[in-house]
Amino acid sequence: MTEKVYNNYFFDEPAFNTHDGGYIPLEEPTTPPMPLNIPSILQPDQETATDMYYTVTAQSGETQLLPGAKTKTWGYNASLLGQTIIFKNGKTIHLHLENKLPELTTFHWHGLDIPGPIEDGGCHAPVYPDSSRDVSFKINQPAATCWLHAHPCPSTASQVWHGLATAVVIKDDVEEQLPFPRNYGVDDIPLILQDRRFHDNNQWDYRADYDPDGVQGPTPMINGTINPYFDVTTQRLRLRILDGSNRREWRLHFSDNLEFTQIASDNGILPEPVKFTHLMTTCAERHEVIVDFADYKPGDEVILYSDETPIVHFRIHQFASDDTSLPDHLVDIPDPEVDQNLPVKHVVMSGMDEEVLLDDKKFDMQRIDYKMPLGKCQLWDITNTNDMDSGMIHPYHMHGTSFRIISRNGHAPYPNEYGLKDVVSVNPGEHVVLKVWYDVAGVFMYHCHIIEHEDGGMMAQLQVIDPKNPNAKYELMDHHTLMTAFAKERGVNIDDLWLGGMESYNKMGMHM
Ligand SMILES: [Cu+2]
Repeated sequence: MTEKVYNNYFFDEPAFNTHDGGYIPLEEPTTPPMPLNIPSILQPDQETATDMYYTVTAQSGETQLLPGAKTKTWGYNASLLGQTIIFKNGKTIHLHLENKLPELTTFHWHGLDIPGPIEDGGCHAPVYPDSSRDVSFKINQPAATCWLHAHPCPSTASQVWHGLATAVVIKDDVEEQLPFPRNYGVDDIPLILQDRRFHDNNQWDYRADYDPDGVQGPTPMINGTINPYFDVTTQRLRLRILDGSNRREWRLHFSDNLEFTQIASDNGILPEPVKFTHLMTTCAERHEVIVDFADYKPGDEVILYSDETPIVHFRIHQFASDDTSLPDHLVDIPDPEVDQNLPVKHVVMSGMDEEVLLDDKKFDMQRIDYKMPLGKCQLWDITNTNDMDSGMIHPYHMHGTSFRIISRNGHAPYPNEYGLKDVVSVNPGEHVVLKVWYDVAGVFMYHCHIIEHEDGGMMAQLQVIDPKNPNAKYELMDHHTLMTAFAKERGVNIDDLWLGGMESYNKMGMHM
């Protein structure tokens, strides 16, 4: 491990979202402190040496977030967010996916290298109210923090805003050998960062808050808790940070500029640990960090901030001293050779507000934008054409695989970008080169993960072709079918249906 401690956010400061007229800064909650919600672990219905069986239920409920009225929320096997789902590498997973919501949804396994479009759970795999879908897939990837979230186009953003997001932890034998905290709920906890605005009677109102550049609220909500504290009972604490917000970037730092060490990024452990005092995360990224409280004593409090707003209070209790040190080298990262017969694939993210486009087009569920062979490695060059002085950072995400980041504008990636990733944020005026390869065939989406941008059409899809089955046919849904279903479920005429993403198409004179 290099002894260097990074103390800046790496990303281009003019692109931090605070310059935007629509930007909503976080505010410190004035409500009483609440214990940080630690989601319970989803228990399998059945587990054998080779297979795991789970039921995942999308449901509505009410959650006590603020004093007074409960907030109407959605979640997976819970009233808000969900239970943490643990998969073991090498096992075959069988999922019974149930929808008890009043409208259709999908179950997208963000970060899992599994076939699309059905298992992946994007927009082509709807589950209608009071119905279910069964999928199975094999886990074939290293230990990582991934997540499950809704992905029905064009209403992904509002469903995630209602609460459909939960942590998915992949375990393997390599991670198990490393000196990391892993006692779930005690020294190994998910930290899902979101923000909300509370309206009358403590309710959320997605439409009132709608912004085509991403919905934000002033109130930080961490693991579904407002103004949380966590009781620290071990010297070292592992935080599995997930930016689960629709649009917000979080600029994280602790009181006393306490150092912390990143050990994993989106799809697994980093090759080397990286030390920070300041870390910025963008939508859908995961950062696993270890915080060492050696210099604190019982009664102390360490605060995690985003910008100047406290978001979690860590209350220090008695702990046994722990002199564990991390090795300089953690894991080897797969690095396939680029296939010389494949040209560089270019992707352009352009526009802001309703004008967002990917490769000059808006997303069409029936259109395959690109084809790529299974198992071959290709360079993908991702450009953000936004203006360098007044544009946005777009977090680019690919379904069904992990990639490696090769360069940013011809320079080295950021120090914590040497592991496997499925999200890379591209600064305005920047282009980022990736090594992309697929181990599974199917149809997969790639898009900006500011969720209102993806709903608004900054999205495309590729087909990964297995040479052994080159004529595989995939049944693709279309926007009209889904919108007709949404209208019926809401009891409105389709002309009166409002889904955030539709505005972005309509304002550009385009149809879904
Ligand atoms: Cu975007």
